[in-house]
Amino acid sequence: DLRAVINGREVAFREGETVLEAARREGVFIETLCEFAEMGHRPGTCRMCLVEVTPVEGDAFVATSCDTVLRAGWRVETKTAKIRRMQKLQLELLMADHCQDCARCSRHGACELQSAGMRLGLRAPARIHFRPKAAERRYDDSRRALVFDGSRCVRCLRCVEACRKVAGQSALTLNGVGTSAAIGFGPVGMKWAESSRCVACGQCTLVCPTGALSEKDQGDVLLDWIEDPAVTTVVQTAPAVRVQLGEAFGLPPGTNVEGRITAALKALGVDFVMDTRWSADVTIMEEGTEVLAKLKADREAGRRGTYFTSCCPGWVNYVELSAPELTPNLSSTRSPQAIFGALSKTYLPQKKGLDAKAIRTIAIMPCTAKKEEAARPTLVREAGVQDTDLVLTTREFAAVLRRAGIDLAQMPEVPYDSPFMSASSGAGALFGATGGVMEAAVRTMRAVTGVDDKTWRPAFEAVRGMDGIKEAEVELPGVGVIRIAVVHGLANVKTVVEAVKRGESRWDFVEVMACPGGCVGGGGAGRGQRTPRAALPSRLQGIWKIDAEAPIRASHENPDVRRLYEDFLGEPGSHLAHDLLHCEYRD
Ligand code: HC0
Ligand code: SF4
Repeated sequence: DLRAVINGREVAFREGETVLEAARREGVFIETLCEFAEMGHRPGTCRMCLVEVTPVEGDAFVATSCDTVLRAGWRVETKTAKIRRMQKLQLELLMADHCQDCARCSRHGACELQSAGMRLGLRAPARIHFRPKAAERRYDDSRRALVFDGSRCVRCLRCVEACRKVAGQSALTLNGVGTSAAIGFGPVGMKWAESSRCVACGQCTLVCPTGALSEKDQGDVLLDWIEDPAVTTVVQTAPAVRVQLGEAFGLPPGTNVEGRITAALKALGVDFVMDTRWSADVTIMEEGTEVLAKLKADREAGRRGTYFTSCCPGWVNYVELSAPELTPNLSSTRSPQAIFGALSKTYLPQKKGLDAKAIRTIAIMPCTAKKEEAARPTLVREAGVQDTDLVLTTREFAAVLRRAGIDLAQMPEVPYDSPFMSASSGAGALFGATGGVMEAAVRTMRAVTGVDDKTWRPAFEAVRGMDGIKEAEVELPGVGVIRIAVVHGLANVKTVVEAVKRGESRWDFVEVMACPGGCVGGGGAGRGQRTPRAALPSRLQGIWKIDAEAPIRASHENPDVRRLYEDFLGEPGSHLAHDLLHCEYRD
């Protein structure tokens, strides 16, 4: 039985536990900045987590608690005058070499550095004897979705760790040493947009403690269009946003704020508010038909092809950059965001007698990579005009609401506008959760091959949950038993990709979502909390609840989707459907 004393109180601890871990378990707060428990990241470089230790034998010493293993009999003090002075000095030195312009920072008010400064009582600037380098650190806005502001970087290396462990990409690197150390995107001087590894998933922005890594803030564009009487604004809201956005307004993770989002958008003055779940149902009609035809053809020819979902732009970027030989295996069906964009510029104006040129389509997404997807050349109908004109992340949208003085928590619940692009199924909601695109596709693929799954719960519970790779078998009459897999967190995809490249794949159909948990864990989610993963189970439960309570559970039963085919597209896979709802990838 191991025992030590922290701030005068005896505590039991486990072999190998750090001082910080034991202290946190006992409810003792220790200031930290670089450490990030969920990733096991404890470089001990920011020196905020200092404590004084008196060992059983030998002299007392000061240690960084995040990377010091606790020993039996130690007496640990976390709040002595000496410790507080050392922490304050350390923070003053960090601040002295940090951009001082907080008001213009994307993290103003939700910055971990700022919060530490407030807790430690920083007042006067430090008297420093070195030349600050903050202003010389690079500013890189070469990517469409993301910005790096080196003057705000504290070199905690959390982003480097997230890129390596969560995205599996190692696109972010630490270049240089000492006070010249800086985050880079490969070899020194390489621009972010030139990176051959970054997939724009934005997981780095979720862990950055300051405003060094952010999405490009485009909230004002939405407000400008709303104000312009010549513009018709059409907003789509993604499945995952409704279980994330409440967190920014004090509601528990997983609270479904779908109706309140619609009310807020209407209060802002948006003309049409519709649901990406609707176009997710359209995606299933196209992708289900496409994949079923490919599987049938393969079985008849006695070969195995492995087909991949393509609605996650992080994953599509990965294939194009790192596994181009798999490009033909990606479903050609566009993502729900892109399908909505195309139909909002064709079907909607035709049905409502609107001027297509006056329409601006805005997507509210949990995702930074969706900003880059919207600008793909294959999703731009005429030169310079994107099908989806603007993508705002969940946190940009939260900022827009604050700018307008709207408290989402206080909004009433309002239904979506229903110009035939809003009805949606539980399957469409599932898209926001890992395994959901697969579950939605299988529901419809089984139904069209003649299985009546009354409960919509075929025997593949296994594709729900948080394992990095999940597998199951599904019976499809006329095709046979198919093997499906679901991967989330790009770091987990390599096993599958390598097996397919070697011709040793055992899977027929694979869903890949770049972010942990799928879009509910997207890189555009709210931040400012130290535990982005902790919110995932509640957000997933929120999505599954929406499905369980939905009157329509499968995409092919959506009346607004049936109407789309009857009135406009004809059949899934028709010539027009191909033109508007499918695309090609770079190889
Ligand atoms: Fe997703 Fe989507 S489910 S990618 O995560 O497929 O961003 O939520 O909107 O497009 O529907 C994100 C979320 C979407 C799309 C949908 C898909
Ligand atoms: Fe974007 Fe979702 Fe893919 Fe993450 S999993 S990159 S949020 S589409």
